[in-house]
This record gives sequence, structure tokens and C-alpha cells, in this order.
Amino acid sequence: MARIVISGSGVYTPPLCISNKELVDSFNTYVHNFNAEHDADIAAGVCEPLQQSSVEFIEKASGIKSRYVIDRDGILDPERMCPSLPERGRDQSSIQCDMSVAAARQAMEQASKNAADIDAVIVSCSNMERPYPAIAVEVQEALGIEGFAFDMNIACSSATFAIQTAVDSIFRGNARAILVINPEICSAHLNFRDRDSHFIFGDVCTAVLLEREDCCSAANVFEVVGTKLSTTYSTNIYNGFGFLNRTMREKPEAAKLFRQEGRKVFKEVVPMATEFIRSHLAEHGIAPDDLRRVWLHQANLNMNQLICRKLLGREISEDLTPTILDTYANTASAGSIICYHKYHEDLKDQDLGIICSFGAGYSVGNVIVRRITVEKK
Ligand code: CO8
Repeated sequence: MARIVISGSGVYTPPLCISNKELVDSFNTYVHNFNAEHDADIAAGVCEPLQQSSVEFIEKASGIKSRYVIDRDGILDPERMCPSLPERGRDQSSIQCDMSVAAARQAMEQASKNAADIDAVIVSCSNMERPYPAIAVEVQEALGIEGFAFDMNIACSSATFAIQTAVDSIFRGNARAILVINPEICSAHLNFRDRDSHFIFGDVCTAVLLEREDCCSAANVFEVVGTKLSTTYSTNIYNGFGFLNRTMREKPEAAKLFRQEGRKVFKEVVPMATEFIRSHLAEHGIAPDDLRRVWLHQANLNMNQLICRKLLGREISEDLTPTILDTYANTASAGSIICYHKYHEDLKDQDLGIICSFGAGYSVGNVIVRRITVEKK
């Protein structure tokens, strides 16, 4: 049976960026205005004053310094605090389709593949712009790919879960090559008025191309050695947005946006992800020290350092586990794939690495890869 490889990857990065200072200035203006407006109630003790956010806290607690977004002005406007994205008609392409096509084209170019070589498209991310028609089918049409396409969502683990789905499909002979795409517009589902989480997310789109090794045109690729997924139900990371919202009498907007118990998530997910990586590696006879690179989910720098320290029993370097959340923030399912895309070229033949995602669900997903050189016939 032919091996299955990742032969290309791509990242679409929005051209707009927001620094912590810009975000905090906007948030603090909102706080100032709110407290001024509710001055009498605050003085009477019937309304809690809002507290200011701080650049120092954000950087220390998360490692995030800035984020890319598809709209700046709406987010930074203290009267709005939400991206402003003009509605697109049915005769226009969707935003997620445009992002997906940009990232997918990079992956196809890197793999030296054209549309005729690809049989399927999976768009997998935390929030879909619409329920149907599937964004993936629109992307398939835009790229001129025949075959099948579908959307899927398992929040932060959407990329790794989709990679396993693609690998299984190729393995069973249902496709020769599959594009897995993760267009994450996290800013549209973030409550920029919530001090605990207003700094957490950014927007981006990633893509990887998976295919059978014997169809592969690129020389240096990554064999998928093994994939493993796990889920455990938790509401500690929660998004209540859904099609039933319009049927509800009470619908405060904030309750339908991203919410999390950050501390609990940190404490519960660190051991879960560490053990999951360790046991998956052991199943393949790989020791943690055999890993040349660990491309981790990018939610929190302290979290990633702790996972690696627990896994390897020593201090870890940026070379082993690179960080991109400092400039991208948390980009949900795309984080570990941005990391893979930016930091895989230097691996040598037979070097091992692992892509690991973790987050809402809870969900954890691993993809163990080995750099290989494909013989040209
Ligand atoms: N500025 C200043 N102070 C603050 C701020 C702020 N902005 N926010 C909180 N504080 C204060 C708190 O009030 C608290 O004060 P006190 O000690 O007086 O009570 C103090 O700072 C400490 O607060 P925390 O305990 O909450 O701070 P932490 O050190 O725990 O850091 C983090 C908070 C950064 C959120 C951290 O807990 C974390 O990163 N946890 C892990 C989260 C994680 O991994 N989540 C994964 C979510 S992503 C995912 O699954 C994808 C979802 C799908 C995407 C949806 C798109 C929107």
C-alpha cells in the first residue's frame, strides 16, 4: 500500500494587524465610557464598574503580542467592537472561500499539483460563514476540482481531525489527493467587550495537500506515520451560536459568543495533551526525544512550554517547538498548521515531527510525520 504524504502547505495571512496596545486602548475607552454612563448606578452599588485591560497582563498570561484580522476598524471602534464585514450576495464568493482559495493555491503550488490531480476538498474550522451550501463545495468549484467536498468542525482540532479523515479516504482509495483547508475568522465570534478573552484570537487560513506517495510530484515531503484523535465533552470552551437562536425569547448577544474558563482549560488540557502525545508516540515505538519538531496548537505560550517540559522532562527550545501565537494569536485549528508551514523546511530526511491540536470539545488530535525523499521514477 502506498504511503500517504503531506506534499504541500499554505497560509493566507490577512493584511491587517492589531497590536495589544491598540486593542487595549480601544477596550479601555469602552470601559471608561461604560463607567461614566453608569456612574450613578455604580455609586449606588447596583452596577459593578468594569475594569481596564492591560498590555502587560496579556503578554505575560498568553504570550500574544499582536493578531491579524480581516477588519480592524470595526474591532477597534469602542462603539462597535466587532469586525465590519459588508454582506456578500449569492452571486459573490464568500469570505471563507476567498481565504481558502488563497491558502490552497500555495499548497498546490508547493506540491506541484493542479486541480485535475485532486479529488476532494475538506474545509474544516471552528465557525462556518453559512450552513449550506458547504463552503468546501464553493472552494472546489473556485479551484476547478472534480470529485467531492464537505465542511466539518471540531473547533481547535478541526485541522488534525480533517487530516485523519483525508488520510483514511486516500487509504481506502476514495481519492488520490485531498486538500484540507482551515479558514478561521475567529474575530467575528469573539466578544471584544470581555476583558478575560478580548485579546485571544486572530484570523487566518491554512491549507495542506495530502496524497499518495506514488502520485507525488514533490521531492521532499512528509510521510504521515500515524494519526490519533480523542474527544471528551466539556463546556469550559463554549460557543452557543446556532440556528435555534432565533427561536429563543431571550437572546443576549454576548451569550452566543466565545466563552471559556481559561484557567480550567489550562489545567485540564495540559495533562490531556501531554499524555495523548506520549501514548501515541509509544504506539509507534517513538520516544519523545526522537522528535525533531513539535508543531503545537497555538493557544497559550505558557501552556505549550509546560506540555513540552512534561513530555521531554527538560527545558525546550524554540527550535524544537516554534511559536507563532506571538504574532498570530490563537487562530483555532490553523495554529499548529501555520507552525508546520513556517517551520518544516529545515528538517532532514527521516526526521520525525508531530502536529498536535487541542481545544474545545475537548478535542485532541495528533499527526506524526516523517520527512522523506520521494524517488522519481
Ligand atoms: N487585563 C488585565 N487583567 C486581567 C485581564 C486583562 N485583559 N483579564 C483577566 N485579568 C485578571 C483577572 O481578573 C485576574 O485577576 P484576580 O487575580 O485579581 O482575580 C487575573 O488577571 C488572572 O486571571 P486569569 O486567572 O483568568 O488569568 P490566566 O493566567 O489564567 O490567563 C488565559 C488567562 C490567557 C485565558 C489562560 O487561562 C489561557 O490561555 N488558558 C488556556 C485557554 C485555552 O487554551 N483555550 C483554548 C481555547 S481555543 C479553542 O478551543 C478554539 C475555540 C474555537 C474558536 C472560536 C473563535 C472565536
